[in-house]
Amino acid sequence: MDQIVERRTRTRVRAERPKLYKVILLNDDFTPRAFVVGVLKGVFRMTEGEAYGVMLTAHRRGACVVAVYTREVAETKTRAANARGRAEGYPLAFTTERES
Ligand code: TYC
Repeated sequence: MDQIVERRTRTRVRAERPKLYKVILLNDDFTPRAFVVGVLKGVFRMTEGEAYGVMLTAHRRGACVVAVYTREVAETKTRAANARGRAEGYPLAFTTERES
């Protein structure tokens, strides 16, 4: 008796873990502290306390990681935050960096 053996290959679908990107706030000597706090609250949805802490760390140490996102989100928020500083004539600078 003939036997029909059917073999089905199961394909394991493995989602790639998305690469993550840090948004970093850089200190400068001109942007008012309160303005930096306002940008952190507005663009990065931080509370007053969180924003103040990040601002102060950047002020004291030169830079501070604001948050980690997927690439598109990190780049969009970085652009939005830099635009807010530029609109007021401040040198406020955020950068995006791939997380190691
Ligand atoms: N250093 C600025 C001042 O003394 C305040 C400031 C803090 C600016 C953090 C940028 O990322 C920054 N007015």
